[in-house]
Formats: sequence, structure tokens, C-alpha cells
Amino acid sequence: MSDYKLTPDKPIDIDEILKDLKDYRPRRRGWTWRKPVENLHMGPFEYHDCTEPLKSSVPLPPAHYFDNIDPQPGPVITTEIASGRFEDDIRRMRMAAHHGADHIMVIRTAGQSHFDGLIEGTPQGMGGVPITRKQVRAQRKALDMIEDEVGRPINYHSYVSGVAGPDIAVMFAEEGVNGVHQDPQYNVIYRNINMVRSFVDACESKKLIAWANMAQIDGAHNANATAREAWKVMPELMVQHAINAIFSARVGVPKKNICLSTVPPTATPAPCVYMDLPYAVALRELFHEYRMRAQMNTKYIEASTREATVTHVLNMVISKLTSADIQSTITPDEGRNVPWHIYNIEACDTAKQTLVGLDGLMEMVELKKDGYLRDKSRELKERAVLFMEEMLEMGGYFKAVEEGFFVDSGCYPERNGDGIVRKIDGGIGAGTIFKREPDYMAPVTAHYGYNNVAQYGEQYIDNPAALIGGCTLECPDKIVYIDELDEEDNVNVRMSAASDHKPGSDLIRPEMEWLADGTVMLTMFFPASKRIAEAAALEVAHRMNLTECEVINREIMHNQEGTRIEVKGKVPFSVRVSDLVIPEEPEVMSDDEIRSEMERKPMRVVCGTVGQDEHSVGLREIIDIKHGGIEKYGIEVHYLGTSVPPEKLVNAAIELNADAILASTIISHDDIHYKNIEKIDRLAREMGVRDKLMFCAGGTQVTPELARTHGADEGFGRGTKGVHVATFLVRRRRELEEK
Ligand code: Z98
Repeated sequence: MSDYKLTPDKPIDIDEILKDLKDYRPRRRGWTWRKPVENLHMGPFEYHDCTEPLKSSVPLPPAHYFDNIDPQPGPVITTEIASGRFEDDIRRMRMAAHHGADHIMVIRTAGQSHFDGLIEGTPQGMGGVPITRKQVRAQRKALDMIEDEVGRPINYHSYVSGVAGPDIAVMFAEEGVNGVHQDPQYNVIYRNINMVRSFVDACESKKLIAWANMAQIDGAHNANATAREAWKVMPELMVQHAINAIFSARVGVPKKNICLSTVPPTATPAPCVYMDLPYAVALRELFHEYRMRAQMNTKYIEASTREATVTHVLNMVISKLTSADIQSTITPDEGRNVPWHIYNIEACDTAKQTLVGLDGLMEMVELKKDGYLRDKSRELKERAVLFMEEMLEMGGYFKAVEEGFFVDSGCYPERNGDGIVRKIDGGIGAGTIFKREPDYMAPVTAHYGYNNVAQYGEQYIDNPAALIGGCTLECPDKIVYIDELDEEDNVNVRMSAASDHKPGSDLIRPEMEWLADGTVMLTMFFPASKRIAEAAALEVAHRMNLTECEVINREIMHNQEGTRIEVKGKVPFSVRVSDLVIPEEPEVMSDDEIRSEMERKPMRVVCGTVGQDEHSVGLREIIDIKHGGIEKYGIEVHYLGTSVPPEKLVNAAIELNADAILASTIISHDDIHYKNIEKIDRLAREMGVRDKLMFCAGGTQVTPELARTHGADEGFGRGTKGVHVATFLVRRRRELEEK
């Protein structure tokens, strides 16, 4: 077994992940929740609902103002990954984990529910990846390394749905998968799989889920996404949750591992919180022993990532008010069907940012105990109970499905007659259920129902696998590992096609979902109507030499004044890293370090724009506290204004006993900027103060090297910030002190 480990300064090496997979064994089973920390102190703050911080992570963008802290909220955060190539998804998983995801769901390829058995190898998928043993093992192995790196267990997850449900459940239990969707109603309603088969299979699957201590999520969220008016199916959703929850508990799944897949049913412009909150409260009351997995509303997602993000945030306000246990993050690009790396990360950041931002909320607010909220939630519960009662009266779940009870667009007891109808003897896999013979015997662990092992001895009743010295759950060496079945459609072929772009090599190309896919997105605004703007955007993209161009979002700012367009396309070239001119990154000290240096020994500077130069904006950016300039560190600044003669600057520095001169010089005609720098240097020497004075020159046309050769201690060009100048002054003063 190789001793490959992730290192912080290197991309993950997928070749290493794929090595020796045959012998890789998962190191644990079961679901893990985050560990709450009471009164967590991070940076200058105290948190009330946060959990153990990570060892290594990427904090939110403004974190550098707050000591780079990265507090981790209470709920497990999900990311759903669906690029179609599992090898590229592994890199995405590492990024997502660093941004705070600890529940990684792999969406599976369209139609896998209808495969009557396991898929093997690593074929490419559509809208997700084909879930196979090799793919699961590789991703679990990668996640084992990633969780060591971030310092928090990562729950790996996919689906136990479809005709091969139990086969997949066994494979997941063997391979250390930690969470699954399992709900026979999903098979029946959405995949037209025979209902008897689905419920019998579910018994077997749920036994395995229980044995491997996996978390189970139901499939009720699909009704939100399918129903014509999703907010009308709230009573039915509760019925669906109830059926799967109690069924699972009866098969032996601990209630703390049974999660309801809840979705706030509406989105803006509906008054969504007014409608969604009573529903969330009703669910929590009815299902208080179970866990809530809060999915975001996807039914109404369009192509605007901004709009989807607001829906996500509103959904999380509900999660916070009702203490969801798992927060799902559908990517904000769901409405465009372009599942890109950046949007997985964006959604994780949105969840982290919102939930950390809402930290401690429930210590300050309380949901009202009476009035509309409670009346409405009671009404929803009553409707759900009546639904259940009618189902029982008519002969049970199967009969109700035959009558089209489910996904009817009426709000029960109203019915619109548009529910999904399935027949007891219809659907895929109909007629495949047989009663077990009296001598039926299966020497396996975590098996549901009748199993006549007693015929071989009492000692086998609770441990049938002992008959064969343990089944694959106890003895993983008995697993038959199949590497690849298709010579052309597999990970090795895909990776060798892009091998010259392997991360870390000299060739590089933009990427949105697959290595070197060349995809880029352009945002444009046109002062024109939608149709013109779309056509113009495509023309622009073509003329920029992009290929496969497609408009992926159009938003009307005003039907005549303008339209915002987003276009995707591919660049048909790569860039050689060795040909790039990469300027050295300016080193900056932390704000605290600079401030404490100024407390140790105050510093005074004189500054101005020299010569006949009336520019003031650049220098003000460097000095003014409002722009993050050097004043904020406590540096005493004497600003002499614009068009300051060099003599005046040097004289003022002497009079004020200043530590430094900062000269700004923008006009560069006839190299006047460098001539003025030389002049200041010369005057300071003539007056015998140059050794004690620090001298910096700045301006858009100033290059550091030339400024130095013309007599300044340092030059600062375009893009300079106060912190760069302050860092230099601190370092230079230390050098002078040491002399
Ligand atoms: C989610 N956003 O997972 P096939 N089983 C259940 C599902 O909900 C799904 C599948 C199987 C959603 C993603 N859900 C969509 C209960 C899919 C998928 O092979 O496509 O049927 O499996 O929360």
C-alpha cells in the first residue's frame, strides 16, 4: 500500500488515489455529526452555536479583517457534486471540504434507478456519475485523506434507490458510505418501479443502513420539485415523511439516524417565510424524534445565481429558526444545469456565511407560541392526519397510490385529480417478489426477514454469516473487486487524454467541471432588448475566438435600456506556465504587527505630490484612514498638498523631525517623475539628513527598480495599498535601527 499523503502545497494526485484500490479498506462506518463547542472563542469574538474549528480551511473572503478566523456553524453542511467524471469531482471535494462541507453527496447518473444490478468500472455519467464500487472506493479513499487534512470527518453519501437498491446498500455498507437516500416511495412515484418490490427491497436496504449506522434521508423533497404548486402538497409531504420514518424505525434504523428531507415549499416573489415557517414548525413538532435535513428550494430556481442565493439564504433563516440538523446546499447554478466547481464552493460559503452570521439568534428571538404561526402549523398537521386516515380507510398506502393520492396539486382535502397513479401489479420489476421457501437460508449479516439458519444450529440464528466464517461485511477480502469493464469508457482513458494538463504541470487551461475543459464564462451588459443582447453576446464571444458558445443567463434590466447576459464558451488553447511573467507578491505585515510597532515607537511622515502635479487621489489612498491608508496604524501624517516643490518636502521633514518622506509623482512627461525623485534624494544629502530619513516615491508610472536607482529607498506603482507602504516603513526602520 502506498504511503501517499496530501500536502498543503500540492494538488491532490488522482493517479495516487487510483493506485492499489483493490486493497483499500474504509477505516470507519457510520455517520458523524459536528461537535458543538460551548462559548467558542475565535479572534475577538465569542460564538454561541458553533462547532469545533478545522485544522486547515479556506475562510470567508472578509476573514482577513478578523484574524483569518473560520468559525464552523452547527449543522452538517452538504454539497451535491454532479460533474459526470468522478476523478474531477475528487478535486472539487477537497475544495468543498476546505470551505466547510462535511457531507459530500454524489449525484448519480440519469437513469441509474433502472439498472437491475451494480454498475462496475468508471464510465462517464450524464448529470451525475455512475455509482460503482471502484468510484465509491476511490472517493472514500480520497475523502479519508481530505478529512485528515481539514481535521473533521466527512460524511460520504449517495442513493439507495432504484431496482438495485439492496445491492447498492450492501456495496455501500462494505465500502464505508456514511449517508444515503432511501425511500421506497421515490421508486414508486418518480421511477415507476413496482410498489411491492420497492417496499420489500426497502426492508433489506434499511437493515443494511441500520447495520452500518448510516444516516438515512428520505425522498419527500422530490414532491416539492414535481408538484405544480409545490406549497399545496405540504400535508402530503408530512404523510410521505411519516411513512418512511416509521417504516425505517420499525426495520431497526435508530431514529437519530433518520433524517427528513424537508424543503421550504415556496420561494419569492411568494411571501415565502410566511408560508414556509409554519410548515417547518409543524414538521418539527410532528417529527421531534427525528433529524431534519433542510434542502433548499429548487423548484423555482432560474438562471440567476444571485436570485438562487437569496432563496438559499431565506431558506436558511427557516433552518436557523427551527434548528435543522443538516443544511443542504444545492448549487446556485442548478437552474442552468451547468454544475461547476465554483458554484459548489459558492453554495458552501453561502451556508457557512449565513449560519455563522445568524449565530446566537435563538438566544434573542423566540417563535410566538400563539397566533398565526401556531394556528397554521396546527392546520397543516390536521390536514396530514386526515390524509393518513383516509388512506387507512381505503385500504392502505398501495390503494391510495392506485387512486392517485400522491403529488396531487390540491391542498388536501382538496383534490385536483392530477396525482401520479401507479398500479399494484404495474411498473418495473412487477411480479418479481416470491415468498421464501421454508428452508430458505442466506448466510449473510444484516438480512431482513425469514432466514432458516436454525436448521444448522441455534448458534446461527443471530449470526447467520458465521456459517461461512463471515460474509463480505465482516471479511472484506471476500468482496469481488472488478476494476474496469469497458476499455474505452473509463477513468484511465479520460485521464490520459488530459495528462499534459495534470494539475501542477506546465500546461494550464481554464476549467469549470473537467480537467482542461477550457470553459469560461463572460458577463456582458448591452444597452438593448433581450433578443438583441443575446445575439450580440454570442457574436462577441465568437469574435473572441471562443467555441461552443451558449447564453446561460439573461436578465432584463429594462426592456429597452439594457440586458445582462452570461455566456459560456471554450478557449481553444492552453497557456504555458513557464512562459508567464509572474510578479513577486508584495509581502505585507499584519495590521496588528504594524500597529504594535507604532506603539513601540511612533512614526511621523511628511508627504505631498511633487513638482507641478495636481494629482492627489493616489496619495490620499495611501494615507487616509478612510481608504485603509497608513494613518490607521497610528502613523502621524503631515500632508503638504499638491504641486509641492522638492525643497519644501525636505525642509518640512527636517522641521518636523520626520522619519520619512512620501513623494507622489504622477506626471511622467520627460521623465519628470524620476528627476524629482533624484532631486529629493540630492537635497536630503546636501542637508545631511538622508541617512536618517526614509524616502518612498509612488505613482502610477513609477516602477520600484527605477525609483531605487534614482535615489528613493523604495518605489510603489499602480495597485499599491497603505499596508504595502506601512510594511516597508516598519521593515526599513528596523534595518536602520540595527545599523
Ligand atoms: C437530493 N437534490 O438528493 P436516480 N433517490 C432519491 C432522490 O431524491 C434522487 C435519486 C434517488 C436532490 C437530488 N434526487 C435529486 C430519493 C435524486 C436519484 O437514479 O436518478 O433515480 O437517483 O437531495
